[in-house]
Amino acid sequence: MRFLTTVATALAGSVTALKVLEHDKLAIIGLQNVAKDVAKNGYPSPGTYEKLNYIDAIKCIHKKPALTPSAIASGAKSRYDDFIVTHVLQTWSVHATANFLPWHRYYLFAYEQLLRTECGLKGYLPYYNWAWWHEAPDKSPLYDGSETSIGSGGTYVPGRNYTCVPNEVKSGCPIHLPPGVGGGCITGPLANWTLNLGPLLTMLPGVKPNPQEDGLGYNPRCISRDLSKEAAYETRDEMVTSLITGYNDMLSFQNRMQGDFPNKFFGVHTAGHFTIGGDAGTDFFNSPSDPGFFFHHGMIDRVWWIWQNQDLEKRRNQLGGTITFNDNPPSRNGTLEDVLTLGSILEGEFPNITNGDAMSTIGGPFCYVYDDA
Ligand SMILES: *[C@@H]1O[C@H](CO)[C@@H](O)[C@H](O)[C@H]1NC(C)=O
Ligand SMILES: *[C@@H]1O[C@H](CO)[C@@H](O)[C@H](O)[C@H]1NC(C)=O
Ligand SMILES: *[C@@H]1O[C@H](CO)[C@@H](O)[C@H](O)[C@H]1NC(C)=O
Ligand SMILES: *[C@@H]1O[C@H](CO)[C@@H](O)[C@H](O)[C@H]1NC(C)=O
Ligand SMILES: [Cu+2]
Repeated sequence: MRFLTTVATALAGSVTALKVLEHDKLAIIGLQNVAKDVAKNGYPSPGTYEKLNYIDAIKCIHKKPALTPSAIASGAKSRYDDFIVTHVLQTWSVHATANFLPWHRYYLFAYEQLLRTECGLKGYLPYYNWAWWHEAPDKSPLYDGSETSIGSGGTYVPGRNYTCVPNEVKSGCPIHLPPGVGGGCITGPLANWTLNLGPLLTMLPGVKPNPQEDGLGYNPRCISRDLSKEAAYETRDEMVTSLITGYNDMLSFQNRMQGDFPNKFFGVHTAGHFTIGGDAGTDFFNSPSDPGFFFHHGMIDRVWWIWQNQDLEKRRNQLGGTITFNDNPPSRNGTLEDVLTLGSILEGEFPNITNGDAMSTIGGPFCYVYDDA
């Protein structure tokens, strides 16, 4: 995400309606020159610094002590875990509900802000464009294991069984996903990153169960992943494009995005999770425990944003769905007035907002657009 400057660029076209001073005209010409120069020569800094700074910032937030009291989550050891705890505690009320996309938008925003204010992040929260890398997610710059990646796709563990999508516990394993390229602990910059919480939903082979039933006890272990081409195939360009163009109301858009498991359809949200594998893929309570989560959900937020922007008048303020997970038990439709909370620990810095506040990325607490550069 690139903020402000891009918004200004995007809005420059409409400035003509206002009084334009002579030097403003020079500024507009200057901006066009910058755009041409970027098109020809790229950005002056190749991005390595930005990537290393991002990795430093997430390592920093993972070292800072948690503010979550142990009475709430005895396994929460880091400031990063504060984010996982709020996701775990709210899982049933922020997925397959009307507030799914607005809540996750606010969640990503808060994460980025905290990385900036507490851990020196200088750039922005990047997104992982699944469609670009669907043929070989393990070759993507995000997961190639290099020093500017967030680690590899996991050390290969042979002889594994398929994984159940979306899970085997509640849904009876409608989709069988073959083993991916990893299965074990990741290598690279986050090789020593400790997951403290979970798992909750799934039992990955070799993973110790959490000592507490709510998954919030202390259970230190590595990040494991299992990058999957088969899952990534479900996020190829065609899937993203048909989602944006083929589903005109929010409910059908969101349902399609989240998958249709009885019909063996992943949806890009589920497919993106299972592309990563490990906790990020298979445990939808504890999925933010892998920093890859935030790159995947950045893309989810981007796809919603692209969808909204195709017809702002009709789409920007649409919500779809109710206030219970898959409307079970049946409940009322969500509304723009419904409150989004990041929970008691984060609420001091990120006060409750409403769905309505989160419908535009240049309104409410936000000021960003997605830049493809
Ligand atoms: C894979 O899992 C199924 C049950 O889900 C089981 O019947 C089968 O034996 C397993 N195969 C291996 C190789 O473990
Ligand atoms: C992980 O820890 C080991 C042992 O302390 C150390 O040798 C290694 O450099 C660390 N790796 C990273 C990526 O921090
Ligand atoms: C709830 O929303 C759906 C569309 O998302 C709509 O068809 C239905 O009429 C709404 N129900 C009520 C009670 O407003
Ligand atoms: C924020 O929202 C949550 C959930 O609705 C609520 O429990 C909490 O009291 C709210 N906080 C404030 C300051 O209103
Ligand atoms: Cu989530």
